[in-house]
Amino acid sequence: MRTALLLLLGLVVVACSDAQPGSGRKVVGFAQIGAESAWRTANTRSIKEEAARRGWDLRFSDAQQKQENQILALRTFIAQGVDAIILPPIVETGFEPVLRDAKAAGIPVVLTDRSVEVTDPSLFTTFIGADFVEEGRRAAAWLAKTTGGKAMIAELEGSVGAAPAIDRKKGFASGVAGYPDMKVVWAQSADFTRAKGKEALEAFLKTPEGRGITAVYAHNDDMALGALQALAEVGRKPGVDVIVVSIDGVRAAFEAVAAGTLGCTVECNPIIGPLVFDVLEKIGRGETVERRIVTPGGVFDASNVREALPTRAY
Ligand code: GYE
Repeated sequence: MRTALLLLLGLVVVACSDAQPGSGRKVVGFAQIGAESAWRTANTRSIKEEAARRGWDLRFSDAQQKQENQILALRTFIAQGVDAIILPPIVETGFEPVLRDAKAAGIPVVLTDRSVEVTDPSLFTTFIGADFVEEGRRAAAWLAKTTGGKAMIAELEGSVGAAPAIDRKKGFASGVAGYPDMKVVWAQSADFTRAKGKEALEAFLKTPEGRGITAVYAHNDDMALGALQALAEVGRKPGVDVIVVSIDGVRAAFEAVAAGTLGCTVECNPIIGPLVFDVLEKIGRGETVERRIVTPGGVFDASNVREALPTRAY
């Protein structure tokens, strides 16, 4: 019991403890996934900054990429009686029971960035995030155009069970389906991190099949940046021998595109704080909000990255 309590306290970092639920200042619990990527760090910053700007009391929890931690944080927020919850669900399944408890407690849940699979759609108010299937399709379209429809592809997948991993894979597969000479010859999860991206691809590149690849598709930039390192280490030239395409559009990826090593990054905008708080305030006023809010994004390659780089916010 005591350990459980300490664990709860340790998990939930109370950003501003002066506002208690019911005291006037609105309280929102943000059960973040972790800090696995540059995208995630920018997303955390955006939501924290916007909470401060609007005078909300934000309770922040970092689940360190573990669903059980995220569920524990949600239970804590429910017990505290927060006014609302922001949840980017790490995986699609397994959240139904805790979402039921939030609903029973009258706490609205706004899904950000990733969605969940639930049998009862009333368990969350809205889902704000990108169209991951479309992102995968765009990555495939760019690769098809750049390689003339001919590529032996290694795919670095995101975290197992995560919406962006499932949907970016699906979108890419449908995008290459019309090209008989584009083949995904290997795919492995590297959990959206740079270190695992490098490690997984490096091991594959040393196999006979790995020596034959001509392209890498990574579900996020961090894994792609790891892939660039792996390629360099085995003496293959990214941008020349092997074309690399990924998703997110973080600054380091833009720099790699400008340097000619990364071919393309499909943008997925993590700066959603203003949008999220517009929605939270609408909910607070009792207004109806759209069930699905899609965040737009562009495609960046050598043709347009240089002009976008100086003002890149993340
Ligand atoms: O692409 C990746 C992050 O869910 C869209 O999660 C997000 C993904 C993003 O770790 O970098």
